Amino acid sequence: MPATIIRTPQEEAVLTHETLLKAWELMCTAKAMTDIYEENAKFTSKYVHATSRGHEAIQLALGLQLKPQDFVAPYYRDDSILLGIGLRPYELMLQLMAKRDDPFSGGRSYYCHPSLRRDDMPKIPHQSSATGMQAIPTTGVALGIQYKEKAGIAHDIRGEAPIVVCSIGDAAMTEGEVAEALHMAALKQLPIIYLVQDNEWDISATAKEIRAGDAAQFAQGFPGLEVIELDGTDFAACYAALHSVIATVRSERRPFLVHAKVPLLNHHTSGVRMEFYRDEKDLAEHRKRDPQPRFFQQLLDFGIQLQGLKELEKRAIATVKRTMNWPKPLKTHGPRTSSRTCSRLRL
Ligand SMILES: Cc1ncc(C[n+]2csc(CCOP(=O)(O)OP(=O)(O)O)c2C)c(N)n1
Ligand SMILES: [Mg+2]
Repeated sequence: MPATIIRTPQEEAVLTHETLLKAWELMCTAKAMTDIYEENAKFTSKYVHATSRGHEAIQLALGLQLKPQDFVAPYYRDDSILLGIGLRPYELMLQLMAKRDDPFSGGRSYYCHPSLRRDDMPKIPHQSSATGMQAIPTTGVALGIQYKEKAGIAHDIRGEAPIVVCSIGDAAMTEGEVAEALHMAALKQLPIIYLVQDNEWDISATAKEIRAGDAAQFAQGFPGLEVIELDGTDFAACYAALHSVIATVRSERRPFLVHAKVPLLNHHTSGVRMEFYRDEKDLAEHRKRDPQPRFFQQLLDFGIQLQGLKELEKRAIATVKRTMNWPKPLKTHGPRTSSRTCSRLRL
């Protein structure tokens, strides 16, 4: 039976076969990383891992579309953004396990506190562990970009202006300084996207317990900040919507808030276990919205062969397993507080 094509005209225009397959492989990679960290929980929970499971579709839709001139502040749950912009599972594992070759901070920062300055990737400013603290610095980066553009020293690449993305959770959105950032972005019309990933959890507190309304309602109080609401589990829809938002910010130089509803399909972090605070009813409701089986079905409906998808999934799992079991780099070489430094300092 021929496959049904259910892509909307907008999705059809922007989603290539190559992008779909890449997104699928990376979505399987993110899941394989979470699964292997869980299988090795005794070891990995010595560090802190916060899974992107449940958030992968919206995160990949963003990560795959950012360019080297852009700036992004991912938060601790953003493994799939990092995979999307081109970081390898091996590099993320080096960071998780605080190794010397961790590309972000040489093993000195808490997990998924990325900071990066590679020529061929979007730039990531260094960040604090206090949630929501990325809002003011990223808004400041957007203000700096605007300042340079007004001064005639823009740093566009191939005629394309940079954008800034502040990725943030629904609970962090309730912090006071986030309001300051939104005010300034709206007032000055800055080239920034606030990407709110709303899983309705704030560690172990629910949305009902901690907030009066959601981020989209909150953003209505900032005239000039355009709000887009998305089902963050639908990769094709997220990719097409972000494609249009990113193009608008690049050309019109004005701010957006994208509110993406997502489930959370695992613990808050490897140390804060869901059994402590989530009941079966809540977990079952979240599992119904898993982006991975949904994307799998979408790909089949787009006419992509099942066999090829299974092969990519197998390859993703094998790469993650091989990386995790690669003993030398992962099990040795801590940060550069090397024994030489220690002996010199007589520690
Ligand atoms: C200023 C500050 N307050 C509290 C915390 C503790 N904390 C860490 S993660 C977190 C939950 C944030 O929830 P949300 O922003 O919705 O992100 P999610 O983990 O749900 O993706 C909290 C309260 C913190 N790190 N910083
Ligand atoms: Mg949350």
